[in-house]
Amino acid sequence: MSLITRRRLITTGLATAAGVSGLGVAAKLSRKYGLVPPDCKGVYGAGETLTYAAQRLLIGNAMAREFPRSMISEKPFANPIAPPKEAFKQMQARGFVDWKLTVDGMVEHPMTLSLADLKTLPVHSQITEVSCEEGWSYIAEWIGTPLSGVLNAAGLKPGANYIVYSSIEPDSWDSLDISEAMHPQTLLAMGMNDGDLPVGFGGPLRMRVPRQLGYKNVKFINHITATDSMKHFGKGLGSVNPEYGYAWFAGI
Ligand SMILES: Nc1nc2c(c(=O)[nH]1)N[C@H]1C(S)=C(S)[C@@H](COP(=O)(O)O)O[C@H]1N2
Ligand SMILES: [Mo]
Repeated sequence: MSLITRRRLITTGLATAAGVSGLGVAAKLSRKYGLVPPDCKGVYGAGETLTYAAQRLLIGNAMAREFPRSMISEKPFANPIAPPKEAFKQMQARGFVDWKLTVDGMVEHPMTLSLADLKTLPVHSQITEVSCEEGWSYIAEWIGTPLSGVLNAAGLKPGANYIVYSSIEPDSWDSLDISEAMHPQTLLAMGMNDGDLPVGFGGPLRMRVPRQLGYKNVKFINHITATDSMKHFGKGLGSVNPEYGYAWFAGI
């Protein structure tokens, strides 16, 4: 089903589920239940708001599809990345022992974690698909620790609505709502297909969000911030992708 058809269907579904007709009412409902995404520039006629609200209400806490080991792609395609800076190469040469993940913002206990610290946390592995908005995809096993565990340890303050994550690459950052951040399949990934996560695929640390498109899966992350509003970040749209016409909420 094409994206447009699916979008129409779920939009109509939302209005129907609400027992009303007319998209304006669905949009009002979205706003009432806090389902207005940061890339929405006004509620009326905002397709992104309706898509986000409809998907959130219909998908709820559903799981991304997991695959059998036999379906792991033989030649996963790594989207090219910017050449690593000297500082990164030096850390790589030292086996990333000095890689740090800072967790701050609206949390009770700001913290800085090494990969060794992260590896003491519960391990989760999943065989899921990465789908790029440009049309290709691959299936791999992802090994890491659920983001929810780190957020629980840091203690989200009341009013924290989004988790912003950024990487050593200046423009590579994105954000998730709390429901996606706390989802059991949302991982801080350190391994892939039984080995360490290769640099080409985002090693040593990558955000793995299997329920959303590839671009939400930022590579080389070193900073996580909890915030009440995306207005404080970049152009206030939740990431750089909406600046180029891609949705902030990239549910698959
Ligand atoms: N730091 C960083 N993360 C990134 C990107 C990037 O260019 N830099 N590209 C994104 C995009 S658009 C996609 S589709 C996926 C691709 O993941 P892959 O390289 O594992 O195939 O990574 C995402 N994460
Ligand atoms: Mo992508």
